[in-house]
Amino acid sequence: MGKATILIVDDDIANIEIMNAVLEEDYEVCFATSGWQALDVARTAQPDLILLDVLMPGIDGFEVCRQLKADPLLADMPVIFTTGLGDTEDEMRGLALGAIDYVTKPVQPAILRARVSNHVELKRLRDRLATMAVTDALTGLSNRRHLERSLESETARLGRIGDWLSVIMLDIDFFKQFNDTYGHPAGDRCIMMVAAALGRAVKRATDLPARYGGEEFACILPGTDAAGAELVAQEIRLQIQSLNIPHEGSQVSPYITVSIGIASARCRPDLPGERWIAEADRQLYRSKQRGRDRISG
Ligand code: GH3
Ligand code: MG
Ligand code: MG
Ligand code: MG
Repeated sequence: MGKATILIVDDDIANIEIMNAVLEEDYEVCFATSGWQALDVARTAQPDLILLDVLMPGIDGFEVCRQLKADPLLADMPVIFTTGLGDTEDEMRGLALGAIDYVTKPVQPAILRARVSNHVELKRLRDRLATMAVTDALTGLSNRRHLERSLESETARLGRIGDWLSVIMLDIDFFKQFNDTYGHPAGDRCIMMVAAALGRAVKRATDLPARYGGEEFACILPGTDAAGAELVAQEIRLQIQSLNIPHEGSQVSPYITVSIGIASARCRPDLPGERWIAEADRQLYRSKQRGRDRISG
C-alpha cells in the first residue's frame, strides 16, 4: 500500500513548515492556507487525514469541519484540529463538530507524529472494512447486499428521469455436476474465472457486476435499453465461452456455459428494484427450461 495522504491547513506558512517537517518522510503531504482552499484540496486530493487550523481569515476551521462533515463524499475524512485555542470550550466545540482529535500549538513533534499515525491506521482499517462489506470474498465482485442497495438507489434515480435500466442474471449450467466431477476447489476456481469474464464483458463505469450467490451472478446496467443489454449478454457468453473450461458432466456442451435472463424497462418511481431481479430471474428460468446455454429477455 502507498503512503497515506495528509492535508495540512494553516494560514501561517511557518506552522505548515513545522508540521510538514514532522510528517513528510512518512506521508504524502498537501497544503491549504485558507478554509475555502482546504475544501477544494480535500475534494481533489482525497486525503486520509486533515490537520486543520481554527483561526484563519475567511471561513475558520470550525466552519470548514462543519462543511466537510455535511458532504457525504468528504465526511469520512478524519479531522484533527491543530490550534492555538486551548480553551476547554473550543476543544469541546471542535470535537462536537466531528473532529477525532484536538492538538494545541505549539505541537510536540513526537506527539503529532504518534497521533497522526494512530488515526491514519484507524482510517485505513475503516476503509478496508467498508470495502469488505460490499465485496464478495471469492471473486472480488460486488456482493449481493451491495447489488441490492445500488439497485434501489439506481431505480429511484432513473425513475425520476424515466431513463432505461437493464438487469442481467446469469447462472452456470449443471454446476453441481461440475463440483461432483472436478471437486469443490476446482468449482471455486471456475466461479472466479466466470466472475473475471463477467467483469471483462461489462465495460461502462456505471455498470455493476456482482455475485448474487453460489454460481449465480447479476449485473446492473443503468441507462441501457433492451437492445444494449442483449449485446452485453452476448459479450458475457462470448467471454465465458473463450475461457474453454472443460465440463464433462454438462448435458449441453463439453465446456462451461451459462444461462442468462434479462429484464429491461424504463424506470418508474413506483417500480422497486426487486421487480427487476424477479423479472431477470424469471427470464433466466426460461433459458434453463429452453435448454440452457442461452439468453432470454
Ligand atoms: P442448473 O443448470 O439448473 O443451474 O444446474 P446446477 O447444477 O448448476 O444448479 P443447482 O442450483 O442445483 O446447483 C448449484 C450448485 O453450485 C450447488 C452447489 O454445490 C454449487 N455451488 C454453489 N456455491 C458454490 C461455491 O461457492 N463454490 C463451489 N465450488 N460450488 C458452489
Ligand atoms: Mg491560523
Ligand atoms: Mg443456481
Ligand atoms: Mg446452475
